[in-house]
Amino acid sequence: MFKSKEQFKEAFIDKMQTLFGQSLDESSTTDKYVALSTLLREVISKRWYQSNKQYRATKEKQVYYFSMEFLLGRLLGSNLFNLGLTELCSEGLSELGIELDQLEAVEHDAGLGNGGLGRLAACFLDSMASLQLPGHGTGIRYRHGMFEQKIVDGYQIELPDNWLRDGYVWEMRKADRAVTVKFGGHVRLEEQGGRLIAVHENYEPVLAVPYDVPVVGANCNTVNTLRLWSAETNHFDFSSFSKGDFLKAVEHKYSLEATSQILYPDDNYPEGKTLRLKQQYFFVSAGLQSIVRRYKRTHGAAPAALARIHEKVAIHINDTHPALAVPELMRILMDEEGLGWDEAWYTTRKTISYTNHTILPEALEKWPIDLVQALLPRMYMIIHEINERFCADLWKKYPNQWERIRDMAIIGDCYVRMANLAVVGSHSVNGVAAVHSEILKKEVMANFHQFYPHRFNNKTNGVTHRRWLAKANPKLATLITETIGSGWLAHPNELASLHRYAHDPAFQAGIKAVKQANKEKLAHYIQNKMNIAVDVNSIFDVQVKRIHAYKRQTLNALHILDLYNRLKADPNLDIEPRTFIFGGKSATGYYLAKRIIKFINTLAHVINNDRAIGGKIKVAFLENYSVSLAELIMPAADVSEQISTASREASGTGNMKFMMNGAVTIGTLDGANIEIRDEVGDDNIVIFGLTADEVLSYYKHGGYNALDIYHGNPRVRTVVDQLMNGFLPVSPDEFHSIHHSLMRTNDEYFVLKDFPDYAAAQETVASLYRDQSRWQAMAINNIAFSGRFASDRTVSEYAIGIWGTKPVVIRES
Ligand code: 26V
Repeated sequence: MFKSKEQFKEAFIDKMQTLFGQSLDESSTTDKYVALSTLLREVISKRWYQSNKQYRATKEKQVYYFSMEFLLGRLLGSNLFNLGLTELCSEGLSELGIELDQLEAVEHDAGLGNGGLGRLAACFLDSMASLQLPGHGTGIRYRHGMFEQKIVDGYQIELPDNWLRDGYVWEMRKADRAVTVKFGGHVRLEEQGGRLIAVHENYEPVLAVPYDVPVVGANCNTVNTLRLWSAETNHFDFSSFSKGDFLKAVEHKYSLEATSQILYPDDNYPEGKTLRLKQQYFFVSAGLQSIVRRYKRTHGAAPAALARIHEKVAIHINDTHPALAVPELMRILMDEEGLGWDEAWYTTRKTISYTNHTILPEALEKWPIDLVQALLPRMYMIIHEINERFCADLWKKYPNQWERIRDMAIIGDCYVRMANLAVVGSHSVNGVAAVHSEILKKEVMANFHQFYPHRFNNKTNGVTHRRWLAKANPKLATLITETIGSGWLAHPNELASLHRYAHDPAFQAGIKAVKQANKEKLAHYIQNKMNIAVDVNSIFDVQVKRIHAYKRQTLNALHILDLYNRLKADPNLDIEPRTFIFGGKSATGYYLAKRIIKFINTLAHVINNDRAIGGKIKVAFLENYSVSLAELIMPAADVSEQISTASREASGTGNMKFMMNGAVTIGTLDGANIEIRDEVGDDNIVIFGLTADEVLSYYKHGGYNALDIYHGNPRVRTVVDQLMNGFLPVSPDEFHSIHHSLMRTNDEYFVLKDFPDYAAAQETVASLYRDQSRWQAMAINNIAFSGRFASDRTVSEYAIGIWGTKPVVIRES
């Protein structure tokens, strides 16, 4: 570690010479970024080595978080922060005439995720390391992460994300730890010495090569590992090659390596694509093989040792995407390590735990039997056997209850149902916010809850306050520390003492000044990027998240249109000026979501260019919403839009990031919004709309008619008509699908039903904002009561309640 600025500067200059053979003046910004990151990596590597060594020596239980997605964003800034080096390095660099911010901006976001689920995994890694828990990530090293979004003429265009183009300084390839994953072929059961042995023949081997990324804990010596698997092959089709069929030889190589080429960009809508199933088995199998290998080295390789693997290993599956961990661990324990079914089943279940992240019916994963059988024959055999035994147990408890057993079976209607497999094959099932966990127990998984009442629990999500407050909003962090000391950094609950300053005029002025500076920074970005001038004294009203019907960007947009109509009717209407900011990607094949993007951009075009309204409202859709862009947006928001149809958003985590940065939520009683309200109290949040019970009751019993609202409410009627009547400068059927979803398919997400209440809630927001002292008090209380939503709290609940792991303090050497 660097003892002083001087020592750091010397090391930095030296690194520039040894890496690139050049002096500072000759180097580009990218060279400087690489030199600084490489320098840090060396500091980190020492701790990494010590962490691994001491984990082996103490033999403490290890957690492995299996996730198809880790949305890491950039690492330079967060690594510096967690090492406690931000100040020293930024000052040292500035003495050399270098801006740390500019170096950070060189790093390409690691966008290995779609949204909430992937970012949650990244926050958990940060918290596990910072709590000194031996907890690691297992995932896929996608060659192309989440696509880059461009907006052209109001439409989303997708460009490939070539994040590895300039190399990735934070990863370390471990070729010697590669394992083989087998696809296709046939499995024969053969008797050998009184035991049935599975023999897998004619399979296609894919080599899985791990790339390890260090996960640096804050203010401790812990460095954990995120192990990302890449599909490679050393199998080259020489027979084709030697016959002169070069193309065929290369095609074969690429088809094997295709497995880790792309991240599927469709969240909440799984398509039954063979390649995706291949990805799932690929990383699950590789990850488990490597865990078992390591376990055997530390705890012994005899079957009796493996029968107790659950005592030293916890495997958590992030949604059902890694649910093949259940049959794959069974396979390894039985076929490779010689355990019998019952022993293997007992320890498998005790090892694995599962989090559900969505109740949208269309998002529940299921795979056609034919596909599983052909691609993963041994997996299918084991799943089939698990299902047989499970159904027999059900029959014992519920004789003749065919309906119930049909609902709970793992295999049914020609599909393997991954959620059922995950519930049956694990010892813990949790939802991600209180209301979501209750809906799982009472509705979606009611039969499972009756059968396994103790298996279900709740773990409300959280976000790392280090990245989302301390690092993203350094001005706010400084103000907080000046006011209540720095204890909140290690113990975010201490933020609560800010509550005492909620009505302190000097502190309010400080909070306001910080927000203003952050808004100016964002306004500058919007001006430069999009050539839209926004008023920094207007309310920054922000909705950033994936575009999805249930998240109801449409509700927000229709309200903006309504506000515009009112302003047009009365240009002197005394409204509080607002800037409506949107951001988010649509799944590539999601037609409706793409029209919603175009709708927002059309509104922006019309409203921003209409001089008659005197610039009172502006609309900006920021392209390519990503972790880095979120770090610019969250600190600048006044209002946080969390307006999903109640019961549909499992938790939300953006809501927590906004709150930590002092934005006031306008939201429905959905997901973690409910717990945010419980923390801040009704005076510090603006709630509207149907409750989850009301929505679920409509879904079950009917009784909602969107046309009634349309006919009964002139404001609603006007904005709905304006989608199609030529009011907007687009072809008449451009927004037909939005119109259709509201009027022809009875408004599945209750946009029109909630519209009047939402419009009223927006008026409340405006009048609260007018009373600046009241508003600043609300902002302060939101920051003060955000401690509960730090992922440190969430992760320690998982560690105690599910994983049974405890901290290991890593000594320096
Ligand atoms: C499904 C699929 C299907 C195939 C293509 C790729 C893909 C990726 C993700 C998913 C499941 C998405 C589930 C999800 O992201 N849920 C979100 O999880 C957040 C963290 O718990 C939570 O805050 C959000 O409310 C929830 O929507």
